[in-house]
Amino acid sequence: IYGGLKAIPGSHPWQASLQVRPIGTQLPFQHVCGGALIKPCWILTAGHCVRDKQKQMRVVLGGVDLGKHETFDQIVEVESVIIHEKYKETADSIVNDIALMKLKAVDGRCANETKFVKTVCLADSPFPDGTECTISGWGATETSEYGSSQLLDAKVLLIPQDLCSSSRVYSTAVDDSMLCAGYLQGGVDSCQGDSGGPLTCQRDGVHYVYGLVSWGDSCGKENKPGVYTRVTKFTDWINSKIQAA
Ligand code: 4AZ
Repeated sequence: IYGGLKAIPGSHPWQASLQVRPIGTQLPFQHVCGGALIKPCWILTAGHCVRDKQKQMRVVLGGVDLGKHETFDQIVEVESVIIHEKYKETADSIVNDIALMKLKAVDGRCANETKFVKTVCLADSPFPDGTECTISGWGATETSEYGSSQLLDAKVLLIPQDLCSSSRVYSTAVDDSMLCAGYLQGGVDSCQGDSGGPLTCQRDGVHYVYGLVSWGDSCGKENKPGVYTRVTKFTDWINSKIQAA
């Protein structure tokens, strides 16, 4: 996160850290992406976060400091991954960049809901342009390309689709499976390592996951806001995959 601040513990209880290591090794797990807990056994993330089948994956929930074991964190194994059938990397964007991870249950439970681990609602209707929403993650910052061991967050504004697909911004690279959020003057943005993590917006005191960090031209750059998977476009897909599993 560029332009972010240290998150208050418990303020993003649905935030997941997706971590990987090469299969068959005892090497340490490394954070690669974010995700959002939408059901006790389901994480929503970006498709590009889970393409690599050669990795053992796990999910850490309830943590804010990835550098140490915390009292409230929960480490959960991944049972299976479902990438969107129309996920596609093009020359200048990533289309339908969404995936579900089913968590492994232990004694009939995956995530335990606590003060620090909670599910987030799926947005089912649009938020107006200009709405102030929140991004969070352990990704790259203006001072560290390796990311932050502390969870950071920042406020971003929803950018009108016609502005985002204008020639000054992303032109035809942005389609209706995506939304843009941030500031055209730059500075505050998501970045590498934040991918798959949630952009949440509030209505009547309820938090909704409205976007997933997907791509952008660099980070924090003028006229290049963050591009997010438009979650409302995938509500039926998400529900059908969860129902079927
Ligand atoms: C990335 O490389 C990436 N500024 C993620 C988010 C953004 C840019 C790049 C948005 O994963």
